[in-house]
Amino acid sequence: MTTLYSPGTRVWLSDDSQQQWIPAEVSSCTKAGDTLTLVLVDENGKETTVSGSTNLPPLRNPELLETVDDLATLSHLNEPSILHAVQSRYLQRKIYTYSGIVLLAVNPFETVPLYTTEIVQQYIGRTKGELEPHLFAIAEDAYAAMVLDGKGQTIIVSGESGAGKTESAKLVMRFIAAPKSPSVNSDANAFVDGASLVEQQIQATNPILEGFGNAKTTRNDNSSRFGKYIQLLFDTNRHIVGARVRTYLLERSRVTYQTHTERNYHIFYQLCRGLPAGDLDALGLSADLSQFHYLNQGGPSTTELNDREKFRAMRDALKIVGIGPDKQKSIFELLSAVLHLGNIAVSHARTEAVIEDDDPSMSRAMQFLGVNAADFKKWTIKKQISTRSDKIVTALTPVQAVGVRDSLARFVYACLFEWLVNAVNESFTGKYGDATTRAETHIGVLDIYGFEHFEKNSFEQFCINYANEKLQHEFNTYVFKLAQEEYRQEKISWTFIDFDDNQPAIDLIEGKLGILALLDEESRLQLGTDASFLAKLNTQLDKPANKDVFISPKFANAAFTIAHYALQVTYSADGFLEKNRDTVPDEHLALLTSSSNAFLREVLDTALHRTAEVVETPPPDGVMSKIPDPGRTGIAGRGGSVKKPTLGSIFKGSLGTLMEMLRMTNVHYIRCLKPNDHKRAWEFIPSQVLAQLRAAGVLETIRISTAGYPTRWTFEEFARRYYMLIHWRDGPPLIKREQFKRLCVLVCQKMALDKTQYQMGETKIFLRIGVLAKLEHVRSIKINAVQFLQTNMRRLIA
Ligand code: AD9
Ligand code: MG
Repeated sequence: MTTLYSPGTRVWLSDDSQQQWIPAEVSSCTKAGDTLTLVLVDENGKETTVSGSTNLPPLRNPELLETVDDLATLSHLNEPSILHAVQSRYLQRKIYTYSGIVLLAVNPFETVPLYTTEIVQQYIGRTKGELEPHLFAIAEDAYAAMVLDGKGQTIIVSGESGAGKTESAKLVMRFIAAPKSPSVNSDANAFVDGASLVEQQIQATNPILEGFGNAKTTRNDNSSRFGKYIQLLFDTNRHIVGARVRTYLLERSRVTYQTHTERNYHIFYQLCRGLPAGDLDALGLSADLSQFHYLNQGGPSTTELNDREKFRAMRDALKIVGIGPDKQKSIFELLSAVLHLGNIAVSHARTEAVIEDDDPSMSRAMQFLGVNAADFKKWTIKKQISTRSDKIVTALTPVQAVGVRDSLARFVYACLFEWLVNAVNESFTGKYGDATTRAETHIGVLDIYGFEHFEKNSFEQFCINYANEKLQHEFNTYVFKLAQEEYRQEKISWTFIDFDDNQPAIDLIEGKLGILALLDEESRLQLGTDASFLAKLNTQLDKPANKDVFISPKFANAAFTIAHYALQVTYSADGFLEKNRDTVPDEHLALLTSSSNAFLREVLDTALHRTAEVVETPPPDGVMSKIPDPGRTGIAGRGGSVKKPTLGSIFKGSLGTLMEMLRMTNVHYIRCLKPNDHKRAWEFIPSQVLAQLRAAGVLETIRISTAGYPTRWTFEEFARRYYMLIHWRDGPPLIKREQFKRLCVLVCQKMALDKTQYQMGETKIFLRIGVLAKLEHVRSIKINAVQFLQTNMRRLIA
């Protein structure tokens, strides 16, 4: 211990008051029993004395190593060193850093010259580690892995809200869809031609999905309010032939309510600001957004120019996916119906809700929905309850009537979103032939809403954080558990590393008697309320087994707290039941499905049909059976069925399918980090980034990647691929099954791998990070040499 801290040793001195570390050096070290006393000098010459037997200052890396490309290569792996490396790189404008198998990406919050066509070309065909860390290197890695054995790949982009997931996902997709150079693909022409069309279609999905599914929140001006998994599909020749989009749980409440400084979905602003005056008039809309209740609750919105430009891009994109001017007009009519619904005035006579017969907003909304206004009015201010023998009609209060009106607006919007996703998918199958039926394998990019914690958190944050909790668990499972269990099974020597398992938080949410189950139970009771739901949480979940993850409901402010992997979040139970039920009254549903607006009927038909698939018949969708389907969410409030699916149960199901799907693919991780809360370029707040690194278990991941063996192949796989690295004097021998292991050892010896670079298990060979790349490199040199020889021999003979 004393020698570890000999004079001159570089260490990190913790400055508790500011929660940061200061670089310092040891000037003297004395030992008394178990206790060391160190005198440290910081860069300003200030001396500090620390003493203790544990928790001594962490060691600082040599200067040469301080800004390494891969944190796994640091010789001292501790939090301050990792943070310092990421920070120093960021301040040198290097936003990407490897951390073992994960790529860390720190948001630059301004345009950076890292994604030009030249840079795309540079990364094509190169292995990770050859060039600067980059998103493209991860994408190329995934592509190469898919080409190698045809296995599906997933790139998971994670990080908190505003960290840069959506931007990263788009760049990754653009890279993968980019035409590969002729040296990579011999059939270059066909590929380039095909790709340019498909690439256009793939690019078009972005403005459409973002316009309808993203909105300004306090954390991100372009926050995704739905999850998405985009699969890029490849044929047997590994040429891109199409794509498939799956979306998860769009936040519906935003359609009818926004908190201060937040906005509704971009499309509403784009529409009002981008449509010519004449068209706006015909829709009864106006560029004066303050007139609409569904647009003015968050206060004035100021991105006028941007909205208008984006509208143009939206219309172009819609056209590319086959939604021409007529269909666009129908979409705009539904959007304007939603806005008019929000302006329908509900007043009261005593306690009962009243809507005037000639309410102008009602007439306009009904005109575009193709529904009779009197029928609409009746079922907005009244409700029908069926008893065993009778049907009783009762009057609603104004608050209830507004609730019905708003639920209708949310329902129409959510169905329209589902329809659009469907239309985008059809553009890859329909008009352009059998593109997706030729798909043999895929690369998926997962971009879901990031972990959220606001001042007030509701059902939406609960679902979003639940999804993130599941992903974190998948990550843990993948990196830690599987690796460790496999090492144990294969009996290779290995030091076990502890990690924070978040299974208890998942069980708390989705377990048999977990929060979702209790919520569903309460949602199905006619008399269930948010308060009775809270009471249930208290009696069922406030147990010693949950003590680390659940903090019992506080009735004073009707809230409960979950200790998530990232942080503790307190949820206000207010509205949980209604949002989970997400129903429109059956009478309204009947009015909508028999509307005179054929487009609306088509939209509902598509949305409800898609939901039925989710709930009743799990994927795949026939023609695409070769590609596993990651599931999706749908619309909860459909009538007719006895037991209506709740949003919570649909979401749980689709997340389950998604996780199964991820397990069937090779996963690659991009972890986005948000350097500050002000969206300011090049400002790095260490405490904030550290919290994200900790939550994501970055330190443990690095330890496992360096100590571990990320590449695991069966002896047969390895032997078959690399036996050719050995020089066989009389040609390669016939190999018997029991010789595979021996052959693997021969290959390793031939390649001069020492014992720290590989281990032989019971059935598999385990390789350290980077070893496979080395073998592949030698293999391709050898193959090229053989091809060269063959060609020239043929010429000689000819
Ligand atoms: V949320 O969970 O959907 O709320 P994301 O998706 O993580 O969130 P997003 O990709 O939307 O965040 O990034 C937020 C903003 O950061 C963008 O609008 C850009 O202004 C900025 N950003 C992110 N990545 C980059 C980048 N690579 N280059 C430049 C970037 N700006
Ligand atoms: Mg996003």
